[in-house]
Amino acid sequence: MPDIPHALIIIDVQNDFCPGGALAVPEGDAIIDGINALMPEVGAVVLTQDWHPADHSSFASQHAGKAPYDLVEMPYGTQVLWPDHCRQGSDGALFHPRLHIDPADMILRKGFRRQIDSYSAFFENDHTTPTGLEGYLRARGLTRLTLVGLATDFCVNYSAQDAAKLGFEVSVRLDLCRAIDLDGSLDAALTAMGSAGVNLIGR
Ligand code: VGL
Ligand code: ZN
Repeated sequence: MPDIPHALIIIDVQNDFCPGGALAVPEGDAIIDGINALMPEVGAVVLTQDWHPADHSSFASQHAGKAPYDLVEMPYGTQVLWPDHCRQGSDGALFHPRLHIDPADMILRKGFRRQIDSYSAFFENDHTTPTGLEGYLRARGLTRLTLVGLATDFCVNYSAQDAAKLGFEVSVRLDLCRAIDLDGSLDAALTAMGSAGVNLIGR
């Protein structure tokens, strides 16, 4: 890897978000070869891993009378309820077998607290509890970030907006992301990322 202040942040390329998984993103596995090819061009590779306890509060199964994709109000705001996914230690939580994981300098797990979800790689869904990634990147002098992965409209979107607000120079390679797209969530995410100053590449 070249010694440049540029990190590739690869969001949640895990079995459960790929075809056949519990929360499959359409074509979620179509981005993997392109992501692998980008790794040697950056100064650092970071992987994030959605990593939930079996009774996580973002799971519809934990809310009587609720179904996946219903909305509930949590103390930190509105939360989409999901099918059970990325349970700690499950095969679904593993990185997709075609993703190169050896080049990763850092693997960041998120969503491990039962009572709060964490879409962003930087803050949990209360927008204040840090994951520690900001400190890691700053300590290494990594100021330029390229984000790729799953899903464009949830974890990539929240991560990119937070990174831009924190003052990083952020690009999202849309060709190396795929979306869930619930009720216009992709369009809303693209607008919000653009307003936050994220450079959207391959739109
Ligand atoms: C994600 C929904 C629930 C994501 C994670 O990686 O975008 N989406 N957990
Ligand atoms: Zn999740």
